[in-house]
Order: sequence, then C-alpha cells, then structure tokens
Amino acid sequence: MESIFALIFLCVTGTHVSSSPGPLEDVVIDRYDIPRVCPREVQTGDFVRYHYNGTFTDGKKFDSSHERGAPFSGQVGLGRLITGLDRGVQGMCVNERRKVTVPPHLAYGSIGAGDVIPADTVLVFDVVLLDIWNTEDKVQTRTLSKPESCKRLVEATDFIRYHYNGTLLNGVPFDSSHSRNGTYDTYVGMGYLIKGMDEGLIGMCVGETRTIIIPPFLAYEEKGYGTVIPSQATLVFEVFMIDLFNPKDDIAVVVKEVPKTCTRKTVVGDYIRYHYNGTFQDGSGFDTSYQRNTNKVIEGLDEGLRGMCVGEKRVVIVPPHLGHGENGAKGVPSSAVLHFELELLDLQKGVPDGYMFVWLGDSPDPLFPAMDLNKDLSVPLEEFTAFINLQVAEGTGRLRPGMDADGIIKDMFNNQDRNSDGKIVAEELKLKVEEDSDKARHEEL
Ligand SMILES: *[C@@H]1O[C@H](CO)[C@@H](O)[C@H](O)[C@H]1NC(C)=O
Ligand SMILES: *[C@@H]1O[C@H](CO)[C@@H](O)[C@H](O)[C@H]1NC(C)=O
Ligand SMILES: *[C@@H]1O[C@H](CO)[C@@H](O)[C@H](O)[C@H]1NC(C)=O
Ligand SMILES: *[C@@H]1O[C@H](CO)[C@@H](O)[C@H](O)[C@H]1NC(C)=O
Ligand SMILES: [Ca+2]
Ligand SMILES: [Ca+2]
Repeated sequence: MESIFALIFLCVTGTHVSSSPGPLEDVVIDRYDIPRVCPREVQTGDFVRYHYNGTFTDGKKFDSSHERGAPFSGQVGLGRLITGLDRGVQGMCVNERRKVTVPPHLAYGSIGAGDVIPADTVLVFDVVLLDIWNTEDKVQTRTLSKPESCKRLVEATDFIRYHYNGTLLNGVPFDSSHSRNGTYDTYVGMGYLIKGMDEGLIGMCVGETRTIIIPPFLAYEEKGYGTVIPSQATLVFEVFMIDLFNPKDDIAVVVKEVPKTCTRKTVVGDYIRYHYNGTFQDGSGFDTSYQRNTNKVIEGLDEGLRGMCVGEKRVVIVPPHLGHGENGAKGVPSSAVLHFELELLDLQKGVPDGYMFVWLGDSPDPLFPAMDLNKDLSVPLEEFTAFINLQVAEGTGRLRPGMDADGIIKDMFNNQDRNSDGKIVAEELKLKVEEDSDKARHEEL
C-alpha cells in the first residue's frame, strides 16, 4: 500500500480534472463506530497504526492490511499516505471504525495505479484505528486507587514487587504477571525495565493501582517484542504495587508502648517469650505466633527484639535481606518486606549456647558428696533431681529456660549414669568429670 500510495501521490500533485458528473469534492467520512471514551484524536504529525480494507464503490476489494498480514503504520499528514487517507483519519480515536470514501483526485487521479486501480476511481476505505502516538509524547500516569496513608514512595534504585496487566492501546492484552502466578520483581530506575516503565513506576506507593501509558520510543520501538508487541506500539500497563524496599534499608523499629517499670531490657543470649503478628506491606498476614528461641529467628527480627522490656510493644519492619531473602520461606514470597507487631511477654537470662545447666559460681568440689544428699554413696534420679533443683532455688545454678526442667534433669542424669542401673556412684561421676575436662563437653555438670 505504501509503495502504491507513494507513487500515486506524486501523480496526484499535478492538475486534476474531475470528468464524471457530480464528483466528490472531498473525502466523505462515515464514523460508524465511535468508542464511548475517546481520550485522543489523530492530528497531523501523529503516528498511527490501523487495519483497513480498500474497496471500490461496488464493494470489490483491491487491498487489505489483513491480506498483507499486518496493520499499516505511518505518520499522518506528511504525504506518506494518499491525500484522501491523510484527511480521512484526522480526528479519529483508537478503536474507532470509519468508512472513508476518497474521490480520485485525492487518491490515484486520472492515472490510476498499475492494473490494480483504474483511472478516475473512487475508493472506499474501511479503517479501524489501533494506535496513535507522537514523538512529543511523554509517559502518562494515572492513579486509579491509592491507600489513604502512604508512608513511602517508589524511588530509583528501590527493589519493587508488583502485579501488572499489559495491553496495547486498543486494549488487546500482550502480557500479565498473573499468567505467571507471581509478582514481577525488579529494581526500578536502573535500566532493567523499558525506559517508560522505569519512569512511570516512580512515586507509587504500596497498595496503589496506576495506569502507565508508554509511547513506543520509550518502550520496544521499531523492534516490537516477539509476536505480541508490534513495531512502534504504545503500551498501557495497569500496575498494582505490592512491596517496596531499598537494599540500603536497615530494620526500622517503632516503639508503641513501654511499661512504666522496666527493670531489665533484652540483651543477646536472653531467653524471651513474645507474641507477634507478622504482615506484609500490603497488610495481609503471614504468621501469628509465640516464638521461643531468639537463636532461630531471622536476623532483622533478632535485632529488632533487642533492648525491649517485658510488656513493651513495638513494630519492627524487616527488609528481605535481613529477613527471608530472595528464597522466601513457607508462606513468605521471594524478597518480601516483613512487618512484625511484637509484644514481649517474658524475659529470662539465658545459658550459653549448647548448655542445659550452668553453675553461677564455683561448682561444689568434690561434687559427689554434695550430690549424695543422704550420704548412702548412691544417687538415684530423685536425689539428683532434688540436688539440681536445690542449686536453682539457691541461685547457684541455672537450667536452660524455656524447656521442660524434669526432662533436662533426666537427660543429665542418664548421661552420668554410665551403666544405666538407675543410680550414679562416685566412680561414674569421676569418670565423667575426667572425660569432660578432656573434651570440654557441653551441656553437663
Ligand atoms: C476488513 O475485512 C476483514 C475481513 O476480511 C474484517 O475482519 C475487518 O473487520 C474489516 N475491516 C477492517 C477495518 O479491518
Ligand atoms: C499457574 O497456576 C495455575 C493453577 O494453579 C496452573 O494451571 C498454571 O500452570 C500455573 N502457571 C504457571 C506459569 O506456573
Ligand atoms: C489484571 O487482571 C486481573 C484479572 O484479569 C485482575 O484481577 C487484576 O486486578 C488486574 N490488574 C492488575 C494490576 O493486576
Ligand atoms: C495481634 O493482632 C491481634 C488481633 O488484631 C491483637 O489483638 C494483638 O494485640 C496483636 N498482637 C500484637 C503483638 O500486636
Ligand atoms: Ca544417696
Ligand atoms: Ca550407675
């Protein structure tokens, strides 16, 4: 079509005389299908993409973009189209259908075009507009919905997770994060995305839905993308922001409530019991629980639990690099920021890693006579239990907090009762003590 029109355009610029009676002076436009919403109309200088069928007035087809296998793309009003079509698509909006009847002097004149179009022929073009853009265009964004409070806006170098639906300007979808069952996760403003997306995502907040319209020169340009994005296509993204952080972020601690009396604050190694509500940035919950052991929590939470007193409530925000990272965890997606509402319920000084019982001062020396409370040279479990509980009660020893004391004591007893006859004798304890000083074993007396 382009080549025919270019050829003919040259011919048409000469004098033209209409020979048939009652000739058309100008193009006749029948806008037979106009979309309800028409945000933009074609103007001279715009680039357009459209499908068309070209017929004679008797309905016989002489050309069709469908038969050529691709819609026509070109710039309006600069002589790349026949004059009739340059005029005929003016004021058109995307998805509009119109019938443009072009008199010969605005088409192929008295010369015609090869053996396709005879001289002095009126042409009828059925046109549907698919895309419209201009080199002056900018990325357009429009917020569709947004949470009332927005603590933080997307900035360049942030890492974000979002859902999106991508369509062409005429509404035909080309891609969606939902089709992959996961969010799209990326750095923003660092060139990993098409230029228009890098720009259009800036300033969004978590929970916001935004439409981003990107002209082709800030998207996939002439190349297009695969079979889904044509050359020179305007792209429309609807984006829902799920999560946002910066790799430079540290944890954030917001103290909500501190009790009046606070005798001691948590330090590393303490045994604590706390309640927490875990949520993502969008407010959905991932976990609620009591947690017992600070050794096993994620780095950011471990840090966020320090310096807390019993009864205190705080919120700790943990970026993924101090949380479950790129791998995520059960119920936690890759690269998720975590919010914890914490309440400290109980705090006890702990025992060193790997120990079940520690002496707080010097241990009795010799140990066996001290353990053998009734001096019968034998220590059964009951006596051993009484001895250990006595140390705890008198403050000379401490059992690992947060565990079943009887269970720990039984384990300790079994460990000393070498021959498993249900009692410890002096010889067994001596063996054990020697072994321990050799191997510096954990967890025992
Ligand atoms: C052109 O003809 C095809 C069928 O051959 C039809 O699908 C299409 O709607 C017609 N009109 C336009 C503007 O493409
Ligand atoms: C997404 O999930 C649906 C249903 O759970 C499944 O049929 C589909 O194969 C999944 N797609 C991908 C890309 O994982
Ligand atoms: C995208 O489309 C899906 C379903 O087709 C819809 O649930 C979702 O809200 C749309 N928008 C975004 C930003 O994902
Ligand atoms: C967790 O959520 C429940 C229900 O909303 C609330 O009653 C409780 O105080 C919260 N716990 C913490 C530690 O904030
Ligand atoms: Ca005894
Ligand atoms: Ca024994």
